[in-house]
Amino acid sequence: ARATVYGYPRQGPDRELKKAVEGYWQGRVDAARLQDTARGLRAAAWRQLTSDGADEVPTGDFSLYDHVLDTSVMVGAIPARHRAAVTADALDGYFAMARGTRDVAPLEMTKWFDTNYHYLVPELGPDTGFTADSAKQVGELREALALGLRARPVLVGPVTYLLLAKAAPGTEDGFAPLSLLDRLLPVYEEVLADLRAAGAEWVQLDEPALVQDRTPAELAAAERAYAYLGGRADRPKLLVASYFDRLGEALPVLAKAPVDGLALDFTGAASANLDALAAAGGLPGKRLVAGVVDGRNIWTGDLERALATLGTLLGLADRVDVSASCSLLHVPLDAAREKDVDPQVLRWLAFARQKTAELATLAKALTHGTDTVAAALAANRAALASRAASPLTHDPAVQARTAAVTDADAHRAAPYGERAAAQRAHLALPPLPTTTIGSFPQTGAIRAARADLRAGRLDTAGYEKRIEEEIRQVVSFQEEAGLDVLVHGEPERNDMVQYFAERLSGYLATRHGWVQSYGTRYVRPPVLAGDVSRPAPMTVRWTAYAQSLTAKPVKGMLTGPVTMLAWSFVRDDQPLAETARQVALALRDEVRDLEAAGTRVIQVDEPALRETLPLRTDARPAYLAWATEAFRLTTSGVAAATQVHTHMCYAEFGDVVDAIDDLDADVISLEAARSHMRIAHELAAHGYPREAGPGVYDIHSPRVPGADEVAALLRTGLKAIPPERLWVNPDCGLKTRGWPETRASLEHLVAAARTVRGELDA
Ligand code: THG
Ligand code: ZN
Repeated sequence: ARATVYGYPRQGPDRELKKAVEGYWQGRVDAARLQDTARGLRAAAWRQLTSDGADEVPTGDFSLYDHVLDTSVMVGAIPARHRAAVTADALDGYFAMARGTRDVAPLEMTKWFDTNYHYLVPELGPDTGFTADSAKQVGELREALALGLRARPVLVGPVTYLLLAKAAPGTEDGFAPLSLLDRLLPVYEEVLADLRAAGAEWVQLDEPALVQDRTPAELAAAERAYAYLGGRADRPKLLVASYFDRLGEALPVLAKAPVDGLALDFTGAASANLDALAAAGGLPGKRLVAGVVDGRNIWTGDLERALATLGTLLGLADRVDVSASCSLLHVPLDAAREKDVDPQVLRWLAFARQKTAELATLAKALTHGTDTVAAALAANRAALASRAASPLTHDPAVQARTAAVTDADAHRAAPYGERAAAQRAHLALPPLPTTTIGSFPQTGAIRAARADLRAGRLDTAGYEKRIEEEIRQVVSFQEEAGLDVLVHGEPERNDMVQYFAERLSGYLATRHGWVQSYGTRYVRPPVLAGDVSRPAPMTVRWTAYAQSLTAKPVKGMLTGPVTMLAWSFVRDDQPLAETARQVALALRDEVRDLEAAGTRVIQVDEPALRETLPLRTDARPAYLAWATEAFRLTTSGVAAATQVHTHMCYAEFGDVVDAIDDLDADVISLEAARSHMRIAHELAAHGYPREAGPGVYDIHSPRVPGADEVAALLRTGLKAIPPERLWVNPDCGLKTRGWPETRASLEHLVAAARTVRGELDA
């Protein structure tokens, strides 16, 4: 058996790729040097994979920005508005598609399945013509072959590519990109032939879109695609890969297709593939690449369990190789670099390098027998046992508390009508009350102060004085601007998840655990390692300080439990619902302490509620049940007069509008500036009974909206939501904005609210 992976972290050990690409954008690095750096990083990654024990390395998974964008280039799907830039210079054109230019908008970006990676959405129309450009794929294959490695090109498959695409702007309604399949297949055929000619024995085509619910027509398209590609004479061996969930109805389709192998996920919910594969009669005469090591978590895997799975699979295919469940793109590079992590905990962690070593152990066990890897298996068993028994993992007090949670704990004591009346009396706000989402511009000075604190150039007292000074300025600006519900501006926070993770027990931070979020942007997700509790208040002092400066209500700001999980690496040894409950109870204490300190309005943000929806619809009700319960557990411990707000980003709310209702928040603010208040009408159509603030200022752009424009949006909003329930706010936090446009936009927002309030009296 061989050990292989489908993809590897691209950035290099110290994010060298980010530095090179951003350097190129700034004109500090020329194209030749950028390509040299990229080539060097690829070679280093392949060498590392090989020395860690991989027998076959992936090629073509590398990207200067995004592999779906690379696929658009490979098939010649360049939107009309980017064509001039691409013709003038391929590299600059590529980045123009990714980031836009002064003159043209970039491609839209969206989440890659249920990971935290974001890809650039192909834009296709009925007139899109495809042409093959195999240069990148062929070039990278040649590089790996030149190093003497066994290499397997990895491509986004044609069905997934089309299913991830959207109709180009201006395309007539009802156009489905999948209708272009017959036009696209000859282009894939050509690329496959080029790869074969360049020396590829196997080529992998990734079809993760087939793990989602698919219509019979979509399954038929998959069948047609692989009948076509499999039927070509001049082709390499084809390995069709799926990951992130079970294949379901698509499994028999792919098992019967005239391709040479399948790569399947056998971890978590996808382990249903095991029985389904047996039921489909296995893969006689074919190669099976078995994803038995979780490619998305950071935990040392259970090798004996993986061996048991592999043992079953040996009877179901001609040949079984071993892989991670998905590309290792979604995990950091090397746990061994985490010098601050307790060595006892370190052996529980497996990043890309450690996962590769696990795969090598499994492959060797299959080939030469478990005796040949006895020491590695013993070390694995010991690591798992130490984690399972560790007091760092288990806190009886936390477990007793979650076990004692009652249904009443997860519901406000008073119904909404009573709360609304109590809040009206307590807060005395005008109709169309104005507020912001929480953060104000994070200036260079604030970031410098934080860096100084970390480096020891500034002591805690000095740092806190700087933060207080910033809060004073933010509060006095909001008073002058005439906002109704103020915020402290969050100058003390780096990232909305990291800040809380650093203050909660049970969480672990990494120093080098970077994972690509999109393009050159990376996150270092904290690790939920043990039972969660809150040793001390986390935000109260800053909110209380801001409140001491003004008579207007200051809103307390917290990150909700679902987002705390979604943007962290989660535990694999207990249900997510249990971890969510623990985080919720810790946050509930913070909510209560804020209230006790005199905070009358408390916002709990859940930007990730929608984006964490399971891929398969049958798993969604259970997810939404625990997710909304965790939110209510966080927010239900307060008096009727305390107003609970929530905030969500991103525009697609259709599928979660019931869940939004279930949160039972008194006020919700949502992104809507770019969708012209559509969300206000969606909420109204759904009979949403509480208060809402559809954003009237698009903070994702430096553009300052005029007061007239904001007033017009409010008038549209008022057609759906009455004035006592309609809030006026930007559509997201202001952290990434500059002060000049923030100042002007908020002044316009207040002026618009006043104008429209005047029209109400008339
Ligand atoms: N916080 C966390 N996860 C997230 C988001 C977040 N995941 C989803 C979404 N938001 C991703 N968006 C971004 C936006 C900006 C950056 C990363 C992800 C970013 N990163 C810096 C960089 O790469 O230079 C590094 C930031 C740092 O130093 O920590 O700018 O808001 N947790
Ligand atoms: Zn937002």
